[in-house]
Amino acid sequence: MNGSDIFFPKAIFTNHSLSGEKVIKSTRILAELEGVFQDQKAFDLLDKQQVIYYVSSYMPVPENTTGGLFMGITTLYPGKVGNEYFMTKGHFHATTDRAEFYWGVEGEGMLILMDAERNVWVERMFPGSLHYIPGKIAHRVANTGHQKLVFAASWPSDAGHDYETIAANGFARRLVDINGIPTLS
Ligand code: S6P
Ligand code: ZN
Repeated sequence: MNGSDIFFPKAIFTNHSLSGEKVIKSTRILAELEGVFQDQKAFDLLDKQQVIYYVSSYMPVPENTTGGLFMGITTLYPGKVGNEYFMTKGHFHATTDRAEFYWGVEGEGMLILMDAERNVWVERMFPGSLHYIPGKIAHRVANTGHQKLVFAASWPSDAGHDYETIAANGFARRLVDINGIPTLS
């Protein structure tokens, strides 16, 4: 090995965010989550421009490449719409059998999972929690704490996202605050 074989990494993971040439950043404001929460009256009273979560994703290969991997870091703010915690949109993968890892980095939350028969269950998220999401399972995350929830994810580059099924039918159960306790209703 000589000096010309030593490279700087193509992406950097600092301050709970990714940076690099092939990193894509996106932000979701409350207006983009219209219809996601049950309590429409409470939704209407909130500032629609507020950021609910932002994601930075390192995509070293083009989308839909078979055999590649992506990685993303999501920061989800604390808050509620009525008694329902702020959460991500949630999705199935477009290539339905593709799996994914999520892991907790900072804060507290719940990973909400739903299979094709609409059975719903949740896993607690905390710094160091590791979650294997099998293929064919819809996934979304709720922030049940009082601080930012940061989690990372890694998924196959040909997984794609099916947001439409969740936008149309939602999850079969909702994670709500009942007397300060996150409860699946
Ligand atoms: C991608 C992965 C995450 C989410 C992110 C936002 O497969 O699951 O990076 O994109 O947490 O959630 P959503 O449901 O709005 O994509
Ligand atoms: Zn996913």
